Amino acid sequence: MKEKVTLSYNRSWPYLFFWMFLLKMTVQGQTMDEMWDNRASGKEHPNIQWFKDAKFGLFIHWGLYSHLGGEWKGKRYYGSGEWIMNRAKIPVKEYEVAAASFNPTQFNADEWAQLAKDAGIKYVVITAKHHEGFAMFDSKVSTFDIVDATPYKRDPMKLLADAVRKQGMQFGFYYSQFQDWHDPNGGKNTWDFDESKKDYQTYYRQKAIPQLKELMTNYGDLGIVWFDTPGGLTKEQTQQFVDSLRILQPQSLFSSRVGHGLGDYRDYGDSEMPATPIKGAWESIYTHNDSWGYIKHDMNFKTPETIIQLLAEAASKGGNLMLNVGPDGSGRIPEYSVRFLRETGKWLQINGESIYGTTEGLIPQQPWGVTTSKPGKQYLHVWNRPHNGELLIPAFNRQVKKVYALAGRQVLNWHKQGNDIRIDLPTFPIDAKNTVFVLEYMGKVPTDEKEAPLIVSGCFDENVLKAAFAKTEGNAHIENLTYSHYYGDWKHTTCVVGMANGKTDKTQFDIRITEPGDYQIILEYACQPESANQEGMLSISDQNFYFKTLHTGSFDKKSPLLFIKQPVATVAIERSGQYILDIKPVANGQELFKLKAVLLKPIN
Ligand code: JFZ
Repeated sequence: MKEKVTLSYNRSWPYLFFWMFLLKMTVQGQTMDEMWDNRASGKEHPNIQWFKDAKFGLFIHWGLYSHLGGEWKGKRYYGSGEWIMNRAKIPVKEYEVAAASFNPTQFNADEWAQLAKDAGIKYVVITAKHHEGFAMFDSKVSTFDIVDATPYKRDPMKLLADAVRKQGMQFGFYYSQFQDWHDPNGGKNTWDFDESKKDYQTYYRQKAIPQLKELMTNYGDLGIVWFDTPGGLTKEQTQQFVDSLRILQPQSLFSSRVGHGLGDYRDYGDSEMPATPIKGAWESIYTHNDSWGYIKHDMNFKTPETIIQLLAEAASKGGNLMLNVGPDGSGRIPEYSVRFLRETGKWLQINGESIYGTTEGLIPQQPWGVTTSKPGKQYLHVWNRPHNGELLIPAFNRQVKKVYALAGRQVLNWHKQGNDIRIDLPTFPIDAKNTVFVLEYMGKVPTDEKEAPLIVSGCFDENVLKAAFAKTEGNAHIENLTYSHYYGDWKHTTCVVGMANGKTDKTQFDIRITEPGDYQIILEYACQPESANQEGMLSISDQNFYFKTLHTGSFDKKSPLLFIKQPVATVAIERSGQYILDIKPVANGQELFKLKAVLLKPIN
């Protein structure tokens, strides 16, 4: 039946992430690695608990770039709007001129804070100075700031810090500590200044550190100082930099992008959601549309449903979601951001108990959704309703006390079947964003759950076996691939890669099919030209299915990585129970493909 598979380091969570981290280092090389630091010090900051409990943060990118709105000299730019100075290679002198007409008179700190409060946000982080070098606060260090260089002449950061704290939320500043395209010694402006003549130490000494000291002295208690894209300092220098700031506000948390693994919590790359639970404090950051800073023509907003599910997913893996909005140059938050944040807040009003203060779920991701935990409780976040109305909690061998709907507290019938719990769900709207049920239990928490087979059920339209949950053999291994759509619009997908040798390389999924029947099997993968036209074989239940790989495109981190969903087989499953689904190349050749997932669709 179940054969023994060796080499399953990737089934052990800490190792998986160690591997991903190593791979990330080698794949992306030095500069990317410097930019994308998601390591934390490993030491627990004494003030970390509020952050772990908070779960939902609001990120705000607001600067001179917001005033430009993604357009320069009649040309529209797509991607990260806050990079427009760099994209258009705008000379410092010309960029400074834009400040003369930046007048955000519509800015209202209380309205922003009220919106965050209504949305269920627990902390707000705003860009005090982004890579463009423009300070959105009253700085004595430079005149390139909102008070000295614009007709607005006031300090919006002061007002916002107070308004946010008045609403009982934590407040923090984003500060670009190395990249500064305005300063001759700052990082990365190569169009005005010769990089080889720069003295980064001087920049740190004369601008970054003094401005950070202003921010950490004049704006009250900061929950977070959110550093970004480290550079120009050794580990020792970074440690000194950190120490010199820590004395000012020892209770402030520093983001991992301070560099060299010296941050207090881990920040995942933009739009990067880890596949499995992560220990320690961490945060995933997503922007509401495609850009961080305001772009007039970027109307690609994530729906309330997506936001709510991202939030639940982050919480189910033990982390936070910090969602970004980009107010415009007049000081207004885009209408859709306002509306969709409020929608999210309405859901949290009712379901907040299942998010705030929770820890990672005990039940691994299911076809119906995810789980979060509080002592003695599992919150079941159901966003796909099983067709038969029966919710399966596989292998939950604790004593169940009670199951009820979180909204309205309606008590539900359930029964035990072997080690499984089966819950009779009430009907709820098919378009419900996320319906939460509470399972109260007694007994201690076993630790072996994560080895549980992946559930494939006939009660859902589709079952997704994600690459991150595969066991691999030989050269096959799991890798986190980074690529982008628009400029700076990074995407991250975990894939099985490296399967090239038919004798040694294999990808395997341990699954449990809960309803017999016919299933369509679909492979979702990316396949480079040199990988195309190779034969592969998928096996399940003593049946072998051959397929040939199809060309999708080349892999380049600066371009979209295209995935195809190729149906490869229909299979009859006669009995419910555990199965092994494996995939391997037929011959010895190039990497077969980059496998993102295997989808199983019941045929009714
Ligand atoms: C940085 C900035 O350059 C960008 O403008 C924005 O502020 C964003 C939040 O952070 O860009 C990065 C940094 C790290 C990653 C991607 C973009 N990363 O780790 O995926």
